[in-house]
Amino acid sequence: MEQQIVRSSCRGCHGVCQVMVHLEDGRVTKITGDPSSPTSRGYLCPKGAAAPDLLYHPDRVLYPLERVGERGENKWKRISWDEAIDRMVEKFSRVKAESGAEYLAVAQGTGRPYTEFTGRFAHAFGTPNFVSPGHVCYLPRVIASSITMGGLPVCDIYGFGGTYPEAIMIWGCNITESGAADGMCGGMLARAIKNARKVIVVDPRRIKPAESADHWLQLRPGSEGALALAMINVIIAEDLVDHEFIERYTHGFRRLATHVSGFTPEWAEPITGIDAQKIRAASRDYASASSACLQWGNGVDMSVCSFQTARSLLILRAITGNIDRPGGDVFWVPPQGLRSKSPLTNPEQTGAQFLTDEQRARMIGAGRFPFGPGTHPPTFWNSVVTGDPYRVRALWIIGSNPLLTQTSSLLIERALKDHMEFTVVSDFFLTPTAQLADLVLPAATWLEQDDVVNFHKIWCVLARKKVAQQGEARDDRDVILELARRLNLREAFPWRNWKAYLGWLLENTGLSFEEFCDKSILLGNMRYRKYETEGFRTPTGKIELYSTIMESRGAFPLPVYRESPLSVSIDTGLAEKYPLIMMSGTKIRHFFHSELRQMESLRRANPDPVVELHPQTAEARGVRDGDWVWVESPTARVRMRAKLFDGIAPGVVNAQHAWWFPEEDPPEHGWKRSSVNLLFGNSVFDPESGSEPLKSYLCEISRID
Ligand SMILES: Nc1nc2c(c(=O)[nH]1)N[C@H]1C(S)=C(S)[C@@H](COP(=O)(O)OP(=O)(O)OC[C@H]3O[C@@H](n4cnc5c(=O)[nH]c(N)nc54)[C@H](O)[C@@H]3O)O[C@H]1N2
Ligand SMILES: Nc1nc2c(c(=O)[nH]1)N[C@H]1C(S)=C(S)[C@@H](COP(=O)(O)OP(=O)(O)OC[C@H]3O[C@@H](n4cnc5c(=O)[nH]c(N)nc54)[C@H](O)[C@@H]3O)O[C@H]1N2
Ligand code: SF4
Ligand SMILES: [Mo]
Repeated sequence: MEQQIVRSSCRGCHGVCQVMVHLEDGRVTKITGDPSSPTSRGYLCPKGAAAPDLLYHPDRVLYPLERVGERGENKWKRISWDEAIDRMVEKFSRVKAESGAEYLAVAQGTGRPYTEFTGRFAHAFGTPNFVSPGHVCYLPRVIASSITMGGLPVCDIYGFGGTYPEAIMIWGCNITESGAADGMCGGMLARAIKNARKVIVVDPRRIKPAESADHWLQLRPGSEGALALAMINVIIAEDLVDHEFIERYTHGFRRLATHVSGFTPEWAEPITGIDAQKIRAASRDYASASSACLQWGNGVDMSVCSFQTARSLLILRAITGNIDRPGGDVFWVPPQGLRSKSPLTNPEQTGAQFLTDEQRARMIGAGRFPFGPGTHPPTFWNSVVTGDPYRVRALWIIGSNPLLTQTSSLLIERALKDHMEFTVVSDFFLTPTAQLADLVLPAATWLEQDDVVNFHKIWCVLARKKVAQQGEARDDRDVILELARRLNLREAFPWRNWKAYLGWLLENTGLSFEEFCDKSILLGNMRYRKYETEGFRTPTGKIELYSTIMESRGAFPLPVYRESPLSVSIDTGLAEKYPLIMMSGTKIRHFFHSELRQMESLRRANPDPVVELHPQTAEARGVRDGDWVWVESPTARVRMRAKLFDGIAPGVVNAQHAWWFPEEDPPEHGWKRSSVNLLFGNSVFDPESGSEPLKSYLCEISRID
């Protein structure tokens, strides 16, 4: 038997874990962590370990499939890649000629390898309708960062500068449990927490780091905007700010100080449920540390105040001078010579430059949310059903399962089933969403891809090497390249093929792809305090505590707090019937959103959809641990299994999201039984970013007899 070990990098999530892929006679048998990796130091989570099960899973779609029966009948015919691409070229071209390019929409899921080409393809084709979950994920923080300080600050936890943060504040982020997010490795965060002198956790749930934290601020879900303002208030009122940094590098401090003077901890106490003295103590520890970083997460993104909260948290970092200094929140320096393909650092990569102003103005929902990323999904799905302002005719969904991961699921089902003329889905499996497609394309997993991995906000670029090939599964980006060629989008996609593109990325490093793989990682030369010579990429050249861009677009230039109209604290009459606050979508350690339910090794650890509730909440409803319960909102009800947990407040529940049952019959696979996204309506949004209150809704729970 021939054994082989190939160094690679995992893409089971947006993580940055370097791994060893073990092969026996060419078959992948095992994944292990790479102890020599500076980004992950041997870390591996259960999803990464299960990659071979995903690769070889018998249910995978391995050939292009064309629908032959009625939509949703689960009748398919295998066709060739040539035929599949022909169908797409023919249909997309016809839609463009007859109706206009905007009648094609491209929808993607979370940040995955395809991200570097999906938006670019849409825009090069001429459609502004590029739909992604970015409005509830990461992008409110990214856009707020960009307008406030010209880039996204990330926690300096890797120790490249020789310093670990003295204080760490973890705010709505649970990666030590889930594995990784946004290029930050949970294992590395756990190490940094161990090294920190002060740890502050802001989370409604007692997450692992909260157990040993110096401060755990157990706030009411959705109220973090008020907490952030109160912390700014304390730090300014107690003069814990970094005067020199503020004076030289920020804009609008005096106006900020006046603005927040009323947002005292006493003001925030009834809103957040946190004792004012606790807010003071945590603020002091954060501000007086010699270096502090703020590891934020998806808890910040999902509220009607997400954009303003992100702004407040950027301001907290700035007034304490924790920007771009060792152990603070820093801007990465990429490896020299490498061309960046990350749409986040290289705006050209999004291909937005290929759209004319006229095309841009045709985006569904254009102008609705001044700081929203791309086409707003709920607005988009609504337009497909109502035809207002127009009805998109063709849709390419790449790596997303919107029936389970977006709100108003039944509306999406109707849109796909009854209104869309032609839907293509690229996926690994025939998911409930793929079941409503006309054409399904088999996507390659990360083990089946060659890649230069530089999507993330870290100082390095990782190598990924193709080690397997199942059926005719194909890298999404290779498919996009071929389609672009056939549609004559040569300006945006000049590369002959995928390998040529990788070579182009590496061209100025002097390395071939093979040489790059031998190195397995390229590191940038980190430099701190770059603002001393470069300033900040904002209109004033400084960090804009007072945002001139928000002012010019009619938004509040200084951060404010707003409550969701569907909050239990607002008297709409709803709270009587639905008195519990529902958090949803705390990321599950063994799954990735709707993925991996078919992996036995992972499913065993979490066989059923779980809703966590406090023992008192359970007792008041006659619910015991392990009972099946209804979780009901004003919109719908779903079945979940109760799990008692005293780490959340009474009155708050935490429901897992994106559940379906691949083992049950197609086309629905039981998705309408337990997917919490059925519970959300689609009318309550953050007016700036379009975000939705997925972590602070309302519900009631009752035992199923
Ligand atoms: N209630 C609630 N809803 C939420 C959230 C929440 O917290 N609460 N979280 C939200 C967030 S943060 C996000 S990012 C979204 C995620 O939303 P989605 O990205 O739609 O979620 P997934 O379930 O991961 O769906 C991805 C699909 O793509 C397939 N896939 C995986 N990798 C690839 C690939 O490389 N290529 C292709 N072609 N297919 C691939 C998978 O098999 C899966 O069917 O969900 C959001 N929905
Ligand atoms: N295993 C696994 N890993 C994943 C994913 C997955 O599905 N599974 N998904 C990936 C994706 S797309 C994303 S976006 C990231 C997200 O990863 P994270 O950024 O860690 O986000 P979540 O897990 O959604 O929630 C983080 C924490 O926010 C808390 N929280 C809930 N409501 C509030 C609130 O109102 N305020 C505050 N301050 N906190 C709140 C929750 O209790 C939870 O502990 O994870 C990525 N990694
Ligand atoms: S955290 Fe993400 S990148 Fe790391 S091993 Fe797990 S799935 Fe892979
Ligand atoms: Mo996400």
